[in-house]
Amino acid sequence: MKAIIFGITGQDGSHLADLLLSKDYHVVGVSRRASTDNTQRIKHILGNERFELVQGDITDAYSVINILKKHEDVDEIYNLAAQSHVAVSFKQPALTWDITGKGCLNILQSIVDLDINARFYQASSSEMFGKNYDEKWTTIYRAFGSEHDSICEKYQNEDTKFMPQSPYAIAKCAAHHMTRLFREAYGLHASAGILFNHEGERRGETFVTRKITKWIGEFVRWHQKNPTVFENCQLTEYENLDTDYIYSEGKSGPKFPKLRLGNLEAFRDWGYAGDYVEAMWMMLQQESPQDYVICTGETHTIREFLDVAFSHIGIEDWSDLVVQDPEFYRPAEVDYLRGDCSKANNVLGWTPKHSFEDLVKKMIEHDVS
Ligand code: NDP
Ligand code: GDR
Repeated sequence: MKAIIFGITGQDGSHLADLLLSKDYHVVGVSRRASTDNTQRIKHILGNERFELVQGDITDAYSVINILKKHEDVDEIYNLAAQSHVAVSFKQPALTWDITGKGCLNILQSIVDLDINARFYQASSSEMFGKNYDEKWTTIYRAFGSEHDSICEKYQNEDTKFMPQSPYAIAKCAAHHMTRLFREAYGLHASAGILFNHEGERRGETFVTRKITKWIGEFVRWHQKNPTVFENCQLTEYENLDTDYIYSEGKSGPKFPKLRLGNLEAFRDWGYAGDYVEAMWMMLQQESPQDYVICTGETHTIREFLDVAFSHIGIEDWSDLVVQDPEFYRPAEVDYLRGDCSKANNVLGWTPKHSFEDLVKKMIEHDVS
């Protein structure tokens, strides 16, 4: 089997390549030209004889066509390439549109024009739901014939309407609908995975989870060199803290910048990236192409992520270590994401293997070591 992965240098591209190589695929990874080395996440497979790295950019239709022409015997094509940072998409909306929206069209149209008989995967996103969710009410009876409570669960699944809140999410919606259209119009085996946030040791360092665990790792190393302020990582000298720095020996001593974050109240359904790439592969093994929500079904705020992450280094109250900075607030926010992946459970037999706690522990252990 041969697969092409667009977005090979990203978090998911690297995990997916590992998975496909473990299944004896020949993997062609497409990476765009960069002035510095962008292959950190795939260093370990660069020498693999079943792995081939080719240069290409999905915004350039010619480049996509040339790659597909050269590999017309390909069985599976995964489009994971994107300008994937939501906050950046507000600052670079046109670039985001070109890569995240139109890039997908370039691949789909090339498959049709070249009459390539391959299955296609599009990396859709829970961001497409934006500010929308569905509600399910459950009545809980306390005892026979007595009072009852009604509990409302909010969730998003394949039937939830999209209400995107960023240029990134709008571009993803366009690519998602284009994938459905090409499936229906040209009979392509094209599926979209609507994946909720997934993280891990290879996560980009400006996404909130990794930003937190990286900071904690650096803080622990700084603390080991400058142990006077913190005893077993417990804050002891609050009076020495200013708004931007943690001081070691009074205001003249060594200092370390505090962790600067934006909105801590948003809810996210966070899973482990390694589990989610398995779902991508499973979708392309199905007889008929369909779209699936992939998630854990659990949701947590950024504040809760901070609680669990800091608890691993013995800090219960992190409030003096974190600064909320307007720079990291977005012009529009997605407040609540919690997926329902019953369809993936039932049809693909997919379930996440890692819990929220496992995920945070894995990331902290990696970044603190
Ligand atoms: P990353 O940002 O880590 O990776 C994106 C990849 O796309 C990188 O390899 C990047 O290359 C590549 N890329 C960007 N622009 C182009 C271009 N013009 N031509 C070719 N390649 C390009 O994202 P993730 O791995 O986290 O996510 C993979 C996909 O899944 C993305 O499409 C993302 O939007 C989507 N997604 C991610 C979720 C998540 O939680 N991780 C959830 C839902 C969807 P370079 O290294 O050069 O920048
Ligand atoms: P998201 O992930 O926007 O959900 O998109 P991100 O980690 O960037 O933000 C999650 C939430 O954290 C809040 N936040 C901050 N975010 C960042 N990046 N940096 C901060 O300092 C910070 N402080 C608070 C955000 O406001 C937001 O509410 C990710 C990407 O991988 C997308 O490509 C993917 O489609 C979706 O997940 C599902």
